[in-house]
Amino acid sequence: MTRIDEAITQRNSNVLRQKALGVLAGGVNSPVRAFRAVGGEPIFLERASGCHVFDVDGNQYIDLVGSWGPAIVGHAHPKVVEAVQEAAVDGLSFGACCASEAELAEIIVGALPSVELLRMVSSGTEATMSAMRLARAATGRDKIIKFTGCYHGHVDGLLVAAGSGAATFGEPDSAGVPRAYAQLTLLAPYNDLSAVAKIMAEHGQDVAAILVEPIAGNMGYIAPAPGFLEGLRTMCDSHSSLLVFDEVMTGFRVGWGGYQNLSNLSPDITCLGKVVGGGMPVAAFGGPRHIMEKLSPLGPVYQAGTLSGNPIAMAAGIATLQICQASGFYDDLSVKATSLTHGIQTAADSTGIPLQTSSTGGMLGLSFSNRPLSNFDDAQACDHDLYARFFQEMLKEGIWLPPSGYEAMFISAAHDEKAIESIIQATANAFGRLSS
Ligand code: HOZ
Repeated sequence: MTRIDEAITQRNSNVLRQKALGVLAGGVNSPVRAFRAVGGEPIFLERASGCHVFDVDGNQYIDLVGSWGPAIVGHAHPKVVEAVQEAAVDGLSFGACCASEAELAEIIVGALPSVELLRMVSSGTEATMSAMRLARAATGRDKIIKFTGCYHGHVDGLLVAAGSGAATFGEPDSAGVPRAYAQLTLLAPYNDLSAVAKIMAEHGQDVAAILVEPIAGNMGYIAPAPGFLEGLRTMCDSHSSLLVFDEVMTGFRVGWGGYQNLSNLSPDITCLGKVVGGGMPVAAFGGPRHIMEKLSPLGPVYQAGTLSGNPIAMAAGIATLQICQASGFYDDLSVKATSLTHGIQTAADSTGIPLQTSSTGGMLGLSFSNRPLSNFDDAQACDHDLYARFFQEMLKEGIWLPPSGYEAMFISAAHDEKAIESIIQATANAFGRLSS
């Protein structure tokens, strides 16, 4: 075998998987990627462009994962790539202040009336972890209320009744989390204000914060019921607790700023990630000055990071948000998402497949259920075996879906009408086979 033949043979998913299994835990760096929930073996990607991803085996797919949200302007957008290349020439990381940190922060602060000061971090997990520490310090209280099936990264105290990969693998309460931490997390079902009121009546004086995904995107896609988020705001106010919106997924994804702008709600702390980094490891948390000034070096709450505000990552975030800022950007995205979910729903209805679809901006949900979803019980009751079979059929059709029914889906500005029509047709084909 020549070296070229050998190189070609090495570049297929089977070979790469074997190699990865030898050196990476489970062959992956994030559990859902192992495809365990949908069967089959993980496919290795080598390239992404616009609305497509390309695997090492020579296949092309229309992408509905979007790197789990960040790829809102399409993969490898020339303006984002150019910004990253320009920044890279000047050095990859300084571990010191640089101009682009405040530039990205200014765009974000300008978009979110609830945020006066921001702190950049490198992952959504860091953002929620730091936000919880800040909320505890600001209130002098220890307890947090979270919602079953919501996922806020792999923070110890938040891996309690968690969605996303934790739910996918049936481990919503991760091993290794000290009982003492978990006991500080109080749980309520999503969309259940009376359950929250009950907890607040008993523990309100100890509750530092209510942490919520304003649209739940880690147990499929579950919209907040009318009045739910408003009710949380009122309860936080009456108990002097903080309301924390985890907008890692919804921030700059469902509309400019995030869901708080669509709903005119003002959380005390906002967590961001994904889109604000345009595909690079960027996240952030922010809020009003009097809370954020508790952070070191202004105050006693310690938080730091070698790669926080990294110049390459900042450049990607700035270039991405500049594209999103164009007039009509989110309207276009919404129109496309709505026409996609409508087409998929029609295909399901005509084949008798029980399906719920919904979308806001460029975030959408597709759950195999015959009734609308309101909480984690509903998400668990969905037909996840059917999702697994659907996933495999869609791969054959050239559509890249999240490898778990507990995840939301994402489209980008690069999903043109042709791509949307192709996905709808592929879905109709898949549903036809699944229902026969
Ligand atoms: N749990 C992540 C989505 N909600 C998956 C991240 C990844 O595998 O990249």
